[in-house]
Amino acid sequence: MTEKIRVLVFGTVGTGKTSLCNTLSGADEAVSNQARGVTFTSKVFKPFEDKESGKSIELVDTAGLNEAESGNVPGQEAIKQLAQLLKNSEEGYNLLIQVFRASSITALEIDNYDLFVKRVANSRIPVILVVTGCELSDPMSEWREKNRIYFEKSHLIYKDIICTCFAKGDERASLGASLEAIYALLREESRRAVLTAITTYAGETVTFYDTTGQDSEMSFGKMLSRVWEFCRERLNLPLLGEMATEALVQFLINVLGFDEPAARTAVNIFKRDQTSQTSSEEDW
Ligand SMILES: Nc1nc2c(ncn2[C@@H]2O[C@H](COP(=O)(O)OP(=O)(O)OP(=O)(O)O)[C@@H](O)[C@H]2O)c(=O)[nH]1
Ligand SMILES: [Mg+2]
Repeated sequence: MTEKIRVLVFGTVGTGKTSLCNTLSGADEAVSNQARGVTFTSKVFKPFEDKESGKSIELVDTAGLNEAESGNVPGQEAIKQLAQLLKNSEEGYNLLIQVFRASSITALEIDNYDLFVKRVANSRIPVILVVTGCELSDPMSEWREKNRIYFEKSHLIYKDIICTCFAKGDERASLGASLEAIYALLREESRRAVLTAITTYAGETVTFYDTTGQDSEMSFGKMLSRVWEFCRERLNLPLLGEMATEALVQFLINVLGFDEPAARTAVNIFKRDQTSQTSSEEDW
């Protein structure tokens, strides 16, 4: 049986997530050319085969946090995007890929890591970092050596850090066409390096929460508490535990898109978790 490797790609707006997914999968989704993001909802790419390993890979491209959502401005959008992602994640993932842009690393990268790696995935899914925009380093991996100290200090832990370029030159312009000749080589080198890392580090399939309700550490309630806490710190939301049962049910239906029976079951699990929980979020 050929197992499918499911990979969730996340990172700050405009870092090159869709460019990476397009290059790996051979798709042609729109990429952004401004600071404003273009990928607002998660997108599941058509699975493709990695010729070297014979494995099938499915990439899920998601909208990352941007300035507004990471700051103090209430941002329903951030929660909606996250909700959509959780809905699309029933199959689980084998690997997370965070994407950084070499030239613009901010506190947002740490926020994204905190949200996706720690809170959503509960640190149970291996994560690799793809750094885009390394075309000015020669070889591209030089960027990693130069920035080693950042990773030692930031507590961002990755199985591997891959320095890449997924840019495309505009072939209609003469400078663009000459650049494209170089970019095409770098994209190919990057594609191979990322595919090797995916097949090397992908682990068991892990869902964000245990739908059978047997693993209490992975319960829906705990996952919801972790994610809610992250949003609450930034978006002025009420404490989850204090929300009335009915308000929480309505939130799951209206914002997270659950159907009513699923929402009621989830809230019951959450309330049960709350009462059996001694102290929460102690590990991080
Ligand atoms: N110089 C350079 N540009 C890149 C690289 N990778 C992507 N880009 C460009 O960066 C811009 C944003 O790329 P996207 O792939 O849309 O980034 P994204 O993370 O999907 O963006 P959102 O969906 O808006 O969050 C595009 O113009 C890409 O061509 C790279 O390695 N180097
Ligand atoms: Mg995108």
